[in-house]
Order: sequence, then structure tokens, then C-alpha cells
Amino acid sequence: MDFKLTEEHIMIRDAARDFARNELLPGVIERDEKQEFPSEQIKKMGELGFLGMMASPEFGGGGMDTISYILAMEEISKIDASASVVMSVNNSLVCWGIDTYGSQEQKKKYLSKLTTGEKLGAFCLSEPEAGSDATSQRTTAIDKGDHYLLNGTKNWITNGNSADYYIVIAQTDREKKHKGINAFIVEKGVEGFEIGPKEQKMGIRGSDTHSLNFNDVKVPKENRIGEDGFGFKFAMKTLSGGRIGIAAQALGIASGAYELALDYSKQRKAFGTEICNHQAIAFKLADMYTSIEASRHLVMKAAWEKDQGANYDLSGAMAKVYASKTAMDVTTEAVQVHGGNGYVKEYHVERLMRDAKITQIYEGTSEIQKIVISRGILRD
Ligand code: COS
Repeated sequence: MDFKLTEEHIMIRDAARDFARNELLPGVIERDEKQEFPSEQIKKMGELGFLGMMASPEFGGGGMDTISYILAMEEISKIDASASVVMSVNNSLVCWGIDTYGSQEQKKKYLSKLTTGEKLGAFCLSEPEAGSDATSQRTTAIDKGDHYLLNGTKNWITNGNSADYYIVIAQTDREKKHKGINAFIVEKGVEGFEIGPKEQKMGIRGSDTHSLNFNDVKVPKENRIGEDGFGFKFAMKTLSGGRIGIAAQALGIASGAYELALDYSKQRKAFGTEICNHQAIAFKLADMYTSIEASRHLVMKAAWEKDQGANYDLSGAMAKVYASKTAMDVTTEAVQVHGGNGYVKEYHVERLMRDAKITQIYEGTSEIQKIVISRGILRD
């Protein structure tokens, strides 16, 4: 067993760290306040290869392993979780999904633009009545011979307006239940595809979240991903990997807040000494650091299993549920360490605390992860 990162891993982590500090930190508070999408920064992330890290080099991807991806995710998330969710959806849901299950034509036409950031992707599974209960898809895709006719509504879609290509999950044959579900690539701007208003969110406010409406949208048959009826498995497999990315995001939010709290505790004085010299604060730092390290091991293990070609459903779910709880706990304590300063925007920790919450909700709530984990351990 070797816990050491390779030189290449360290290089990627440091490049992501530099990018986050130099390009994402300036303006992060203002973007959060105004709910402003980091367009320029995302474009640069594409140019630097952060948007298609694991995808095949043949289609513009970085061909890197999952460990590299989560190291970069952690660094970006420490500073700007809004940018990291854009990165996560594009890398683990959209690029990975098309690279792994798409046709050569789909890879040429769509993947090669998504990996470079020329185009951005979105993943559309959730509906007004189907978030956790993902098999209950109300959106329909009726087979019309050379195309499908798509009708329905998708909710809480990350990159809702900023995306160009949307992977949409829909029911083709209701009688077949989850075996009658398909996944499609839908292009922005096609007739009948409407983007709803932007959601006003608690956290990750720089990313844009919208509902989407599909009214008789014609989707060419060649835009279906995989065989007829593969859509639910596609969504589950893709989300399994996505959960490792979100776990890395949670890890980054937690470690970002911890680093700020540590620095602050060494500067702020109370009762004649720096507050880190008070056990009340030192023990908080000890707990924060321990839970971050435990989260890091779970996230790394899940990423490693994915890289080994092993099944990572369980390890990804464990990593997400644990790291997202750690993100909530650590950011809350980081605000506490900062006292009154923690409650104001310029110290960053209040934003990280608001950003942390979503990691317990999206790409499968913590309760869904516990279904996956408990079923896994009871089955084995
Ligand atoms: N990989 C491959 N296949 C999977 C899978 C996975 N990780 N998880 C489930 N499946 C398959 C099952 O094998 C089953 O197929 P078969 O009938 O061919 O065996 C099928 O999917 C249905 O599985 P199951 O009966 O377990 O479905 P449930 O309705 O009980 O739901 C959960 C399973 C709850 C795990 C699933 O609905 C889920 O993950 N929900 C959350 C979705 C989500 O993350 N939403 C957030 C939106 S994206 S931001």
C-alpha cells in the first residue's frame, strides 16, 4: 500500500491550486452575491484541460485517472464550489457518460467539443416528481421512426442555461418501467426546448440552475446513448462516478474552510493569546482535520477502485455521504472559530457553509447513498 501521490498527481494538484488562487479567488464573493456565472474562468478551465480530464485524448480529453480529477476538484472547490460543480458535471456526468457509452459519431460531434470547454454539458435526470425516485420518469421520448419526440420538464439542472449539450433521461416505453428509459443528447436551441428562469439558491450561487421544458422536441435517433432501454443503467453508472466527484467537491469545501479557520486561529487573539492556544479552539481544529483526513481516504479509495476497473458504487456512495457530512460539520465549525467575522462575507467561511449543504442533496441525497450502501452490504 502506498499513500504517496505520484509526481504527476502533485503537478496536477498544484496547477489546479494555482488556478484557483489566481483566477477564481478574485471576484468569488461578488459572483456569489450576484449569482453570476464564472464564464471567463470556465473558459480558461477548458483551455487548461480541467473540463475533460478523464476523457479519451482522441477526443480532446486529458486521459487522466480519477485520482488526478479528484485532486483538481478538491483544489478548485476550496476556493469556488460554483466553478467546481460546473467542472464536475461536465467531467463526470457528461464527458464520462459519452466517452464510455456513446457512439463514435457522438464522441466526434459532441465529446470533442465538451472536453475542451468549447461547449458545456448538462445532465438532466431530476423532475418535479422524480429526484430520488429516479425510475419514475414523467418525461417521455416517443419513438417516431427516425426520431424521438421529447415532452416533459426537468428540474434543478446545473448549467441549465450555460450548457450547449444536454443529456436528457426520458421514458420511451412505460410498460417496461426502468427498462423502457433512454438517454439522449439534446442540443440547445432546438425547436420546443425552453429554459426556465434561474433558481435563487442558498449556495453554489455562481453556477446556474434552471428547469427545462421540452415541448415536442425532435431528437434524432442517432442521439440516443446506447441500446434502446439502456437509459436508466446509463444514469446509474454515470451518477456512481459523479458521486466521487461530488465527494471530492465536499472534501475541498471542508478543507478550504479548515485552512481558513487554522490561519485565523493563529492570528486572532483573545484572553491574551492567539485563539489556537485555547483548547476549545484547538480541539475543534483537531476534529476538523481528522474528519477531513477520513473523508480524503474514502474519496481516494473510491477513485482508486474506479481506476482499477473495480465496482465503485459502494465506495463512491460512502465517500459522498461521509465527505458531505464532513463539509457541513467543518464549515459550521469554521464559522464558529471565526466568531463574528465568520458571519460576514469577506472571510469566505459563511459562503463555504452555504455551499456545503448541496453536497448532501445533489447526485443522490445522503439518504439515497445509505440505500446504496445498505443494499450493497446486505447483498454481499
Ligand atoms: N449501476 C448499474 N445499474 C444499476 C445501478 C448502478 N449503480 N443501480 C441500480 N441499477 C439497476 C439495477 O440493477 C436494476 O436493474 P435490473 O432490473 O436490470 O436488475 C435497475 O437499475 C433498478 O434498480 P433498483 O430496483 O435498485 O431501483 P430503485 O427504484 O430501487 O432505485 C436507487 C435505486 C434509489 C439507488 C436509484 O433510484 C437512485 O440512485 N436514485 C437517486 C438518483 C439521483 O442521484 N438523483 C439525483 C439527480 S441527479 S443531480
